[in-house]
Amino acid sequence: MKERTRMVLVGGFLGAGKTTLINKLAQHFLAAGVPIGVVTNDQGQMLVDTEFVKMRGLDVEEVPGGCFCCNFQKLIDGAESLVDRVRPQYILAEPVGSCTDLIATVAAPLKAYHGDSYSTAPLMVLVDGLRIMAEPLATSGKGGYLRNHQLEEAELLVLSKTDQMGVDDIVQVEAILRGINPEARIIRYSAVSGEGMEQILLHIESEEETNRQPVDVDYDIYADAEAELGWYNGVFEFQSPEYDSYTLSMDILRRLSEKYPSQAIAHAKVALTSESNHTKVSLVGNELSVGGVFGSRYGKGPSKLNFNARVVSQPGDLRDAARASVQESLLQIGQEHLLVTDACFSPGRPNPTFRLT
Ligand SMILES: Nc1nc2c(ncn2[C@@H]2O[C@H](COP(=O)(O)OP(=O)(O)O)[C@@H](O)[C@H]2O)c(=O)[nH]1
Ligand SMILES: [Mg+2]
Repeated sequence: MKERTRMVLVGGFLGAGKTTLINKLAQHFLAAGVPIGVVTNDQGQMLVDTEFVKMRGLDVEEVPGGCFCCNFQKLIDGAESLVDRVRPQYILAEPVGSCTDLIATVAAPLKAYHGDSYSTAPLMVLVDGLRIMAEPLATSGKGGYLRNHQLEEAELLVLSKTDQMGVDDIVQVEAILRGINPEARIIRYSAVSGEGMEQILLHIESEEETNRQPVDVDYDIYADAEAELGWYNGVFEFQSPEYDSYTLSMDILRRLSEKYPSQAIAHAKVALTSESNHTKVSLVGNELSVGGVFGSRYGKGPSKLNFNARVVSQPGDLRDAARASVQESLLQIGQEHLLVTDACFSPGRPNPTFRLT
């Protein structure tokens, strides 16, 4: 058989830490001289994550405008173009964070129809430990149903952000996870301390393939849960002799957070790019964090601001809230903003290309 590329799906809810992990893994492989490729995915266009990954010198393909499951061929096309360009040993693929049923719609079709070209790793799903503690998984609500299903179908659960958790909390969350999914192995992981990276690498480097039966899912509830979310992507430009990128990003996110309860904010991200730097700051629930910085924390000159927000909200309200947050923050530093383009919508009903059960 010809040399196969290993396809590694990194799933998990919005804000769980997928892009951060993919970057850490990619840096590890690049340092070791192992060629890798990345495929990002989103319901919208103008993605902060693609920018972020590209800035790190990685070869990345983007599947925008819909999830992998509903655009399966685009995932394959993206992977093939990476194979042609870089002959990667591994392709790290990040499905949309509000997607579930990935075993039936992505992993199984990869294995069944593309097994000659790709070996598909068991489905890895990240779970934000901090968030589980702050908002226990209510299986009754629609959002809880979706997040719960993502955990149920995992073949490997990665409990992320352990650097922010006490040992007792970790043990408690692991017990919750085992209750939801007794079959999956659990890895404790932190992008900050490096805990768990070795085990995740072993998982990627092993030859084990995805091999799980799909877990039943009610597409009506799943679709309603996705449709509860508003999805905002906007690009703004401004000019400033010098400004603090962290303060500006955090101010925008703080203003957005004042307009919604914290549980409503699945993930909001601000990326700023100027002559002197590139920064990404995230808000997940009520947790603000700097996702990465290139160059200085101070931006200067002509600057681009990319704002992605996934919030339980009517799209029209979210668009107004997002625009107002940017406008108010830029005014605060004496800047007029230029809105280049934006879009806000709710994801449509998932309609997978394949569903193998
Ligand atoms: N403290 C901590 N923060 C993390 C960790 N992993 C990711 N984050 C932060 O969580 C936020 C969301 O991460 P991101 O990778 O964009 O999540 P994604 O939506 O799943 O791709 C970012 O601000 C990250 O810096 C971690 O292990 N520990
Ligand atoms: Mg991401």
